[in-house]
Amino acid sequence: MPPPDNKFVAKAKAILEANDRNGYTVPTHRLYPFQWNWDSAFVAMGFAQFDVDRAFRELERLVEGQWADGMIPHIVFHDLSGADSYYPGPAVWGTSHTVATSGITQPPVFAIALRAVHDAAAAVDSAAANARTLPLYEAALKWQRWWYAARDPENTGLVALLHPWESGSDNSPAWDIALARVPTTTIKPVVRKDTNHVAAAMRPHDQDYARFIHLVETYADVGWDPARQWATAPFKIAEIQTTAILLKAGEDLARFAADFGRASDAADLAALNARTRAALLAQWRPALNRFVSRDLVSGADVDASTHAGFVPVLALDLDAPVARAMVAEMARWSAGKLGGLPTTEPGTPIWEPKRYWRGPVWAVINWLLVDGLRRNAHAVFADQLREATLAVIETTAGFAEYFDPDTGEGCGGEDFSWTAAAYLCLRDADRGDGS
Ligand code: 2M8
Repeated sequence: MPPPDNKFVAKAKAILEANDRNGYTVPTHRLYPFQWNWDSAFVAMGFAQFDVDRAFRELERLVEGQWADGMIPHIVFHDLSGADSYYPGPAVWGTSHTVATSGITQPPVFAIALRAVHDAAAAVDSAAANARTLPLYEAALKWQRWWYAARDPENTGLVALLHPWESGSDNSPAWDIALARVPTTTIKPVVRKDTNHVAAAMRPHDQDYARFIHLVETYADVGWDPARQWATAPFKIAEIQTTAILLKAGEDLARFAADFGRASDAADLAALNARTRAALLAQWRPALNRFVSRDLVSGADVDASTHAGFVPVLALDLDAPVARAMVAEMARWSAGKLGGLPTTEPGTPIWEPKRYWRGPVWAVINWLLVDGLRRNAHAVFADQLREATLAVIETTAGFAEYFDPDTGEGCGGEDFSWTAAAYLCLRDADRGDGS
């Protein structure tokens, strides 16, 4: 039984409702005034706690941006009325989809969310839940196949990112070495808007922004064609957080395929999932007690100590000694910190507790880890992360975009949709452990 509603539940629901823009949810007012891909997936799970119809709607609106080749872009620009508060807008992306979109993608949480939304709906009316799920299942499966075709053309089992923004952990030190190879030159001037809303000390440096935009222009120049991008990409990382999320999505899609009697989809998914499972397991590094990504340009491991090294727990059933080593490492990083797991290892040279993805805690990352830890029978540490997330929201940070692990202060945008969704889902203690 979920605990009774408190004032934070009411506030979380009010944030989701206030950030609603006719069926999709902006991450936060002004700083991010459009529909973001993985934000919407988390938000759909939040809505599923109290309004299943609206939860489906969130996913349906995201699919309006899906490209013919299956890619679901990282931003869908449904309504340009708030466009002056965000950069880069549609003109910089130069894509040609009917609804304006960006040209890159984001972690595929969509199918995981679809599973949660479907299951909440099926508890009331299973036939109606299946009918509404089916077209979304097909969209998710098409995107799943796009990932393998476009981002793992050599069939390694790991999918690659061609832009740091595709990771969702945009400014992570994991990208520093690879990003340093990207020129800071751009065809059009970079006109940042983010620092009008949030302190520059919390955001990426100008040099990084120039590189982000250089990549956008490079891919726009080859017409956003996946094969030409693959051939030309100066930034190419076979990435473990995204691959882990893709594998969990693949598991959820395989369950749908079985439920819907789609035998050939089920067989395809089983083969893809098996290949990815093996590839992901091979990225475990016992000396680091973490998994690592691979830089496909240099061939080197990406060994920066970031939270992504733990996210494979979401989709793997780890041997007990591996899971224990990983949990001990996570406990070491979060000891004495507030809000859960920091996104970089505290006390190391890369540690910046307030700067965007270079140290702060994100509620949605804790949420993915909580689910994975429960799967791997580490319910005690899962519960610590869960409690820490709820506590920082209730005591110091509110529903901020992210939290400073040293002070518990809320940073970035305010009244943030995915923080609200994380609160609603993590507060329901029964969620994720199958009980
Ligand atoms: C942040 O990313 C956007 C670019 O996509 C930005 O900085 O402009 C990231 O935290 C990303 O993970 C998130 O989806 C997005 C909206 O919340 O903001």
